[in-house]
Amino acid sequence: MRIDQITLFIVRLPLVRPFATSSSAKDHLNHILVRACAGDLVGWGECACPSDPYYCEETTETCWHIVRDFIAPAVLHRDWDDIETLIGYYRRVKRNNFAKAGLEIAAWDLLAQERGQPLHRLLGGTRSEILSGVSLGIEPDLSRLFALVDEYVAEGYRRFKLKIGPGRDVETIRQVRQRYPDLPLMADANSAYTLADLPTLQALDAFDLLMIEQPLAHDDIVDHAHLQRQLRTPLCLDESILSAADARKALDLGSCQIINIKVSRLGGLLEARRVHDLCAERGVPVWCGGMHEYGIGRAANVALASLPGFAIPGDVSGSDKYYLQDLVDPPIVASRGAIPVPNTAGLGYAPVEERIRRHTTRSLDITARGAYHGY
Ligand code: OSB
Ligand code: MG
Repeated sequence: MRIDQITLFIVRLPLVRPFATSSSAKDHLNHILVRACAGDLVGWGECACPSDPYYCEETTETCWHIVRDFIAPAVLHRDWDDIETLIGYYRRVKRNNFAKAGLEIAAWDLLAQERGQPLHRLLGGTRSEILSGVSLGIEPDLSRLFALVDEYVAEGYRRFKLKIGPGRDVETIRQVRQRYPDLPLMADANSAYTLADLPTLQALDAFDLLMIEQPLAHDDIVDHAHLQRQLRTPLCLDESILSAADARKALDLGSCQIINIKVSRLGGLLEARRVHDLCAERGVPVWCGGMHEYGIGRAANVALASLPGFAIPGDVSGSDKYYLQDLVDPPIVASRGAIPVPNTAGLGYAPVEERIRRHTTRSLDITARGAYHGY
């Protein structure tokens, strides 16, 4: 296979309701869609990167720069028949995982189409439906939060993740736990605390949380190991795990007991599967995280979450939780807390180019292999 043209689209979609974490607040998103053409085949990927560097250091603009100037020129017009070979062409690019994931997902889509197989089969998925939970932002008041929990309980979602941050933690969780004694509940701090907040984090032990996600710094695994020894609640790492090597080190250190596997944060499906395999070997629970993906990135998440190790409901919900109209057909919907894994070749959900173009604020065709900048 040879990719002969790559087109990038910055696609702006409004969220159906604003979403706030301890690090950022949004009412619309700007994800980059990557369309890779190889002969008659067209593969799609998504850089599901926030536009600000508050979750990780990447932004929409850094993804644009890295894909345009380094990743696309490195892969155009070069032969590959497996993902290892393809990503080998841009191996020199350090980190920039959201940028890499955009191209890599498009390559998996091409490969799956060429073989006439659904993506989940290429990956080794075994589930016919994935277990679906929701991630709820920090709301202006508790009644808003309760209304959302009620709505998603009624829809049948199987696990509830609440964003927390300093001043919006113990009391919020206490009230939610009091109102919903049996809810499968967890908290995500998006790296808002330090070890000095130990008393606050220990207070969360009282609420029977499934786990606490990324309480400490985005780049830490040492302090998390100290913290885990002083908490009963399992810690789950998100921001700190950028590769399977990171996962191995964190598990060796005892920095967490559970890992949130995100395609974007890990630079693509191949590395995400490596983390899955490592955790399966060690009996470590994992679940599939998300970055508010549009239908293309969400389709990749659905395929990944069909792997056998994804036994805990993750953050991959129906796209109607975020978007009025998704960019793919059929739309990705959950019913009774499960999303069926599609069996058509490729991503299994077809990108609707007319809709994509309607929401595009910038696009670029790249056809030249070219030299890397700076050489
Ligand atoms: O920490 O998991 C996170 C969204 C943006 C940035 C960080 C995170 C999230 C989510 C959303 O929790 C999960 C989803 O895609 O629904
Ligand atoms: Mg998180």
